[in-house]
Amino acid sequence: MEIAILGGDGYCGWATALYLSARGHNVTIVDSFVRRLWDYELGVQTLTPIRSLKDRLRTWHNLTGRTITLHVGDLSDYDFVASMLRSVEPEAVVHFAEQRSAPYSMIDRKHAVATQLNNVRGTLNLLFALREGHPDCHLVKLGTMGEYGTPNIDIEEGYLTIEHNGRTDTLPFPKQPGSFYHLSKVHDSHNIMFACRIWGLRATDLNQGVVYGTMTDEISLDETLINRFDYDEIFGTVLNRFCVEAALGQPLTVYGRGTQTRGFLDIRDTVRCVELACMNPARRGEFRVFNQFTEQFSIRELADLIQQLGTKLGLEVTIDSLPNPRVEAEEHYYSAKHSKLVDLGLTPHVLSESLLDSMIAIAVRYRGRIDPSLFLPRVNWREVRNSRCHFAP
Ligand code: NAD
Ligand code: USQ
Repeated sequence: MEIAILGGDGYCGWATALYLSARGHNVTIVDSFVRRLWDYELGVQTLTPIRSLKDRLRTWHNLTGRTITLHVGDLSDYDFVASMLRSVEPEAVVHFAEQRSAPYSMIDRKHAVATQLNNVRGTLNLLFALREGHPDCHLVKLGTMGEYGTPNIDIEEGYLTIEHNGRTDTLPFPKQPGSFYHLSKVHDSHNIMFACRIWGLRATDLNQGVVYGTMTDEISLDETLINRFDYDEIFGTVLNRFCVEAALGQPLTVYGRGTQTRGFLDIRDTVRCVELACMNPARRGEFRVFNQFTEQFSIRELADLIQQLGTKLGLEVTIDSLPNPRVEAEEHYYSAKHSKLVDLGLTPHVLSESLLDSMIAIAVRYRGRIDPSLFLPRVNWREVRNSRCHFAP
């Protein structure tokens, strides 16, 4: 297939681009590199020394003989999006290209506005450009499990059949997102669903859980291909952070009681899920939603797992219960359906000791790059400022 990966310089996008290229698809990466800029802005860097995209693509070509095409540009620029689509003529567009950190969106008003403008505008531009000249192209959009929040009922895959006053309908599942970032994903979902309904576009919203791990078969071919491994409080996701904290002998930063539960998946399943969505496109006019995670854990369960493993490895791992900087339910019911991708052929990687072991090993290997001042959370949901926050470390 001809597949465009928007956000292909990022954590999930890079792994996905290589995975699809290795399977013989013609892959184009589209990225503005704005994420590298946000790292500079915040004074953070990935644990792993990621190379320039040009270096990565050259190495991939030299190793495999496969070419991944690159279009550098911002999805906020409609003319760029339209001309990129005209040049690539993709059968599927996989859209990862958003500001994806909840804490980043809660720093202050400026960051909340920037997040929603970047995400909602990019997706809207894409929808209009698809309608204009590529209505048959399948949009595979990365959403998030966090769109649903933590309702006291089972979470369905996108839709809920409700009986009300004697009448029945199937409606979008209610959304209760927990940050301005997660809200941007809800706005995107509504815009995409509307575009499918009125223009007959085809789209799949992949409501992904928290991703962990960094290695895939393709990435482990050469160090130049190494992927991001974010561990700072803004962009680091929880399990990646715990592995780095453990490697450095720093306390694991559990927010609140740690009884909050989320869906998780291995990055190797992210890439497979995207492939499955591309290979089994939505119908014209269909807005499909898949819940993309494989297991659910409470944060405390993850901390306990890392502590047990760390002890086996001879590390001294302690667990800190920090005042929760976020406003989120800690004691709650959580049961989310996630069978549609399995029905299409996903065989999940379950969280194993050997995987955690290898994540901690990566952290030990690059421990010289770890800045421990990035572990403690500084962005507080209750104190989102209106004025510009000078977010200096
Ligand atoms: P990332 O920050 O590593 O990568 C995103 C990439 O998109 C970056 O390379 C960035 O430069 C690019 N980008 C952002 N805005 C752009 C724009 N306007 N124009 C062009 N390029 C732009 O993020 P990630 O972790 O790879 O996440 C990818 C997607 O998956 C996001 O949409 C995110 O919401 C979703 N997601 C991620 C996770 C996770 O745990 N990482 C979980 C669920 C959903
Ligand atoms: N948490 C801790 N300690 C930490 C970091 C986080 O206890 O050091 C807790 C948070 O309070 C939260 C949970 O762990 O309850 C998950 O936090 P996270 O930072 O790992 O993930 P989140 O903010 O939800 O965002 C990440 C990605 C985002 C994606 C989302 C999927 O950054 O792009 O949308 O996971 S989901 O969580 O399903 O919405």
